[in-house]
Amino acid sequence: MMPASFLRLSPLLLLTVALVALAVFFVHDSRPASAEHGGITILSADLRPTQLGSDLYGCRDTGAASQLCTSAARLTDNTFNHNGVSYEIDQLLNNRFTGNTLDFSLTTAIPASLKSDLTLYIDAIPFAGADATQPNNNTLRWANAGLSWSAGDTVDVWLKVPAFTGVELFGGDLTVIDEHSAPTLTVAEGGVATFNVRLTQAPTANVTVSLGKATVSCAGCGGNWHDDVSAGTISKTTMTFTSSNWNVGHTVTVTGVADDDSVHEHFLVLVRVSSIAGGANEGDPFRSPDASSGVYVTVTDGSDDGSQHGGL
Ligand SMILES: [Ca+2]
Repeated sequence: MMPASFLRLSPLLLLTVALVALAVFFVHDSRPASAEHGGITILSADLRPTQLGSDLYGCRDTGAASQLCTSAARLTDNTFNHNGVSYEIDQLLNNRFTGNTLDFSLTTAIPASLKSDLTLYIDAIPFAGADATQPNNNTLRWANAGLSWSAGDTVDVWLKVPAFTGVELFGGDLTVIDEHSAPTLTVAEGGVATFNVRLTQAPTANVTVSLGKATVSCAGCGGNWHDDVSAGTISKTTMTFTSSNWNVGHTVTVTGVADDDSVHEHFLVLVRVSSIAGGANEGDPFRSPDASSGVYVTVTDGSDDGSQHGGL
């Protein structure tokens, strides 16, 4: 049996527990409203925060000696690659006495595409770049970060970006395309779906990419399918990549054409490097016109499938 003194205290205990729970809730709720998403991890590292001065906790990986963490307190890895470009993290700084801000700084400017793409995770708490302010070109800042670092803690740090969905053209070797290896895209008759195209390496001169439709056999597709290049249209037949936009996806819209039969159609969109501007260096990865890929498009028939979704 519980002692009487405990029973007399229990309402007070319950109230205390409730207040603590409420406080924990509000601490948690003060974090940025960042949506966790899938994607690929471009950095995974550990950090042991150190104290800077009297009121800052954080870590500087490089910089003046007076601002450095000890070597044991630096990020275990501070370089990452995004869209073919290498970046170096300068510091992660948690200012606990000015709104508990979190600063993420690189040694170079943070382009808008990186800001919008990346999500920083600190111990699995997501901080989306889209939610951050940018007090200077090199820094993203989140207010009310809700972190409680102490000097010497071990903190998990990840960076994630959305996976690229679409066609990536590699320089050099010819990529053999068939219905089993090409990325797939599904579009309803009368509907639209999109895919992206980009290069995997920077060219030394402008690269022209051509797109066209082709039939493809589909031995495993059964009898209720037609090869038909007229079953859909594509919004672009050519696109140009330069040394500055080679890593940015160019969007192609595929529109399914309605017909009066009741079967699905399919075709292949071939994507190939058709030319490179004169003067390209001998070693340019896209000097060969054979760099090619494709997207396998299925147009689902409106008579038995009203859905519309993209496989990419
Ligand atoms: Ca049809």
